Amino acid sequence: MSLQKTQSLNRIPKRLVTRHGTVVMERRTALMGVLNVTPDSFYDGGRRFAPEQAIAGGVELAAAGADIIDIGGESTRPGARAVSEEEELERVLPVIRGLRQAVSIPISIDTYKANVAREALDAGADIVNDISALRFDSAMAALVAEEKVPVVLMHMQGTPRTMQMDPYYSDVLLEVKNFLAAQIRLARESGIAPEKIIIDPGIGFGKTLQHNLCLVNRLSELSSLGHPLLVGASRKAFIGKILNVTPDERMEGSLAAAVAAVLSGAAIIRAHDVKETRRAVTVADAIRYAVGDGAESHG
Ligand code: 9MG
Repeated sequence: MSLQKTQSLNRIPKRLVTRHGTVVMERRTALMGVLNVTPDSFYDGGRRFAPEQAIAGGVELAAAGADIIDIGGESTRPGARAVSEEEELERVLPVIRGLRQAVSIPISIDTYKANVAREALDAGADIVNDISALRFDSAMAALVAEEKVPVVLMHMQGTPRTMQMDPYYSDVLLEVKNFLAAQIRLARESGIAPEKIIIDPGIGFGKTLQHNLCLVNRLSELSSLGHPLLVGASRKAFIGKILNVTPDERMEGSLAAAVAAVLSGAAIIRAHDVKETRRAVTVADAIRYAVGDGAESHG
């Protein structure tokens, strides 16, 4: 590895401090478990729509080894219907309040709406997962800065309604990298501390199969931006395209993608199947952080 590459990797924060504990990314990959409180998400839509079911689902994710629980009240699958702020709040707030009593790990709120993020943080959430990277609501950057909470800045071409219509890039890696660099700059200028910023190439958000494969394959080239990388490939359509299977049949493909992302430099993996992903990623981490020539290994 070049000296320059080693220096940029060393610059990446290895701990994410939140109001409810620190997520450790030192020689291990952190896991963000997915908890959709929606009737229409592409994989788990409707499964945990009632608050009691959703809270029980969150407790299961924590017990299975999640470091963070990501709660979303609006589906972001291609072509999904946008929901009002009121509807989104009605879905997520009882779940955040209930889970906050039941688990001690950080909770992230998956929203691009500043008012939803504000109320979610007041209810006990710790991190804002903004798939628009601060673009869809001009009040989001100031809110995150004021609340001093971590934020995920994700790349997306277009909007969830339009993103899969005809995604085009002349150089997907370069364009995603330039976009993330610009949104990091905006975040910093808005007063968000550098150690609170996580970046994400947005697998499946305005990308073809080839774009997604290229981004996972060349993920390490985003490390020079100096922030932990989050990757969410779990059960997504590109896996279905490779294997010709429905979302229900995409577990093994998701584990393969998670391992590839870890070996390409991901710090956090967003996943539906936390127990299985934890096992796969623990083995990938052992390989990623193996040192020496193996002469002293235990076999
Ligand atoms: C909400 N959501 C769905 N997919 C995602 C991904 O890949 N990354 C992030 N940050 N959020 C996602």
